[in-house]
Amino acid sequence: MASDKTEPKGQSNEVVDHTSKAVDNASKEMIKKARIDCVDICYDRADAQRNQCAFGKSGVCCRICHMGPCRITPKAPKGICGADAATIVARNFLREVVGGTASHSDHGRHLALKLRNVALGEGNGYTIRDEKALYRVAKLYEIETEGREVNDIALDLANLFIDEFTVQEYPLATLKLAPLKQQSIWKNTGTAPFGIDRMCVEAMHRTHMGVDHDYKNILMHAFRTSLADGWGGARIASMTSDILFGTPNPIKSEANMGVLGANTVNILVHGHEPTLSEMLAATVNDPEILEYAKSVGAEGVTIAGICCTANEVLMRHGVVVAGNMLQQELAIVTGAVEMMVIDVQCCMPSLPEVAARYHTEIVSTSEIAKMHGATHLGFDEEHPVESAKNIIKRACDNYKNRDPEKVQIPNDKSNLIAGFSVEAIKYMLGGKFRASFRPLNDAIIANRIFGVVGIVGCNNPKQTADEYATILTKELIKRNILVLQTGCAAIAAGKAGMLQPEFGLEDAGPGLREICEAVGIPPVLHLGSCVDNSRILEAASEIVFEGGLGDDIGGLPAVGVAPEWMSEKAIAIGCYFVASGVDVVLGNEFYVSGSENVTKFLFEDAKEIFGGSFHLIEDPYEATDRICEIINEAREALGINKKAERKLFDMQDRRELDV
Ligand code: SF4
Ligand code: MSK
Repeated sequence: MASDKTEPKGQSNEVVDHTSKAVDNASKEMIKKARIDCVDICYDRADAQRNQCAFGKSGVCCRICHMGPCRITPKAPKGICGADAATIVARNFLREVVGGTASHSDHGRHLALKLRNVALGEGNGYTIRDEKALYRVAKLYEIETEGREVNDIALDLANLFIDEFTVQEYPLATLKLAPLKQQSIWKNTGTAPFGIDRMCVEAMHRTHMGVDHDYKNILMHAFRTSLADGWGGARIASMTSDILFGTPNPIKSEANMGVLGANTVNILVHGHEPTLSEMLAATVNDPEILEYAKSVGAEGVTIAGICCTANEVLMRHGVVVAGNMLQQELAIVTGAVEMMVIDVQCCMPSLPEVAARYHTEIVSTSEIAKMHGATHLGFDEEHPVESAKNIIKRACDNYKNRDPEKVQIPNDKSNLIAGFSVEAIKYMLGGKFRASFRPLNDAIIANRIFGVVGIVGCNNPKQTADEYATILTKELIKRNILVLQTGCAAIAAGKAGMLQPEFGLEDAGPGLREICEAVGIPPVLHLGSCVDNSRILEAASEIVFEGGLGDDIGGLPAVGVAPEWMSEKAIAIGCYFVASGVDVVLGNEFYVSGSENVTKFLFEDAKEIFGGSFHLIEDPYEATDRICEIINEAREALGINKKAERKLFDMQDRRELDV
């Protein structure tokens, strides 16, 4: 029997070539190097895990109580307590949504608490960098700003955000940022979430043995919980980050492992939370640091990002991106990384083992995210600048241990433009004095832009990394569809050169190209990290508010896609898009096939309830066709395929809503 004492084997016995598991040359090169260096990476472990449990994959394994575990089969259609497949599958699904919601929301909570500290004068180096963002957000929540001190406004806002986690008997205040029709649907279906923490706690209660056994009731709570993420925790995280660190604006940078410096101290920042990485980005150009780097024989310090910490510092500082989710091990395999600083989410526990083959030090910084084999340097939030400098100097001290024999940095890197916050998009579209979504709405109505698609989410070793996301992006823009991206999908686009205006000139359909040329934007817009999927909802709301395209997000010619998703956060994101009326295409499966009822509810019935549902389409070309059909149906319903009169949302419509 395996135990937790099992030692790493090093190279797997079976030699399999995994270079076909990635589309970009830098990844292929490092996959080969890992083999030569005898380093096990995720593809080797995926081979060892290849016979994945059929019960787990279909969602019918229940270990919620210790009468079990129970597994549903034709011969044993009920668990010991009598729970059937639908109950078990729905409970497992809800618990996954809780995992995703909790992760985004805890990230948002940390930032809200940081904002409160800053407002109380206890920011210790953190400040309100974007007062305009503070005023903008305060106005959304009807917080008085006239004649008040900035810190007083910030304190009111921070307290309101913190209350969003604990409010017991009222819907989240943040739901008011959605179009009225969405609010009405949530109220009428009982899915308007109360406090974020309460939704998660209630979900765990409802899925305890012997509580909620009605799969529909359980799944409706999954949607309700996810709304507490998308319209709660994640939205709070994005808004607070903008206030503390600045609202992103278009900024140039580069992506892929070629960004690592041959003669600089290389530090990778990996995870999700921007608090420490912001400080590292802010201090890395300090003359004291440069001098220190020179004293160890390096030309300077390169900070590069992995996953969504990358997206956070890319959007605000133009910090270069080393890679996305499945490149976290490969970046270390370059042999040129002095330190990888990890915070929370998506950091593989394998990192210290991979790092041990080179000189790389893995440094964990969050008290809630420690890793066996990593050095834990708790980030001193009371002295963040000193803490950041100490971390960088420690990496410099490790430069002397770099073994030139083991260094191989791929040449590949691509130019990109990132930083398209909703504010920035409005500005690009309308200019400083008339910033608005009007030009975009008009382009959609005139069919120069056929529709809008959000491509979000991760990589998954079950698929070829970045393949689905990049094929789909290319196919969509050919069909005049504007693509918004976040997370690791956005990094995939950056590596493939799709986040630059030139890409639009060469590959976009004529209508989309015309708009991109006129406005000066790429046809693929990078909106940020995984919590920034809330920015896609914000953009969709702005399109509705602008008028001419119906009165709800569900009626827009828009679709969400999670092509290579793997995390619970992606499930929560998918659910809050569907519950906001958006059809969501998945490139790989949910673990729900063990219940036809649950599958039908998520993939069909949700459409009737919310206006959107899930679609499982494993081929990107097929997905393109289906997405175009969905968009076309929405255009037909809006009457804009026939160039019909615009449907404006008037007072009569508003009165008909029960909000
Ligand atoms: Fe089995 Fe029911 Fe316990 Fe689940 S809750 S493990 S189905 S007895
Ligand atoms: S990092 S959740 S792999 S997008 Fe946000 Fe990437 Fe997915 Fe993590």
